[in-house]
Amino acid sequence: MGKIILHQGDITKYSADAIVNAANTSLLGGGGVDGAIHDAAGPELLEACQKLGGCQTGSAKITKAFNLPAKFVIHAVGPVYRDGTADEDKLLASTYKRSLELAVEHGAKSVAFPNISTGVYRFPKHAAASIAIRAVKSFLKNHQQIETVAFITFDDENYNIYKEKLDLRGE
Ligand code: AR6
Repeated sequence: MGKIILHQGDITKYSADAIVNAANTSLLGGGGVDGAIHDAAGPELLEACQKLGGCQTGSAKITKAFNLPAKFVIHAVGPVYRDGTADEDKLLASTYKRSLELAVEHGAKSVAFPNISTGVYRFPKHAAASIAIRAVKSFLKNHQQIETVAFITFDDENYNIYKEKLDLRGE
């Protein structure tokens, strides 16, 4: 089974075959990690995104990565967290799964995820981490093509949550 790595830092500096963007349904950029990825990739990324026609919540689309150290950017749209009764859990799990399916379809063996929906979209961080880890582990069990999945945390809170949930204490 592929392995899971935890890394704290800026995902735009991270070398993986594919990095995942926490995008919105327009796929036309925004703030947070989306803004950082577009800034680092350069204007060609926006041109590529303009051809995609948006994306539904819980799904993802893929482009080249232009000036980034990755080969691909997977633009994933997590749910906006409302009150937990709007299928948020299911949609977040589906965002991770669909991103990994796209990675396999494009031959990417290593994939790096930010903590989708836990910023502007306000998904509670503990719950989001559990859903993300469960979705990734379940995918890796059934897809040998992916060798490494990295969770890239940006803030200390998410880093500590992932460290505990991935049982990396002491590393
Ligand atoms: N590298 C890695 N993680 C980062 C970086 C970075 N450079 N910058 C921020 N994060 P958010 P969302 C973390 O708000 O909640 C955008 O405007 C951040 O600490 O970027 O899915 C989109 O266009 C947080 O843990 O994404 C959408 O409209 C995580 O990335 C909307 O925000 C996600 O925070 C999506 O909201």
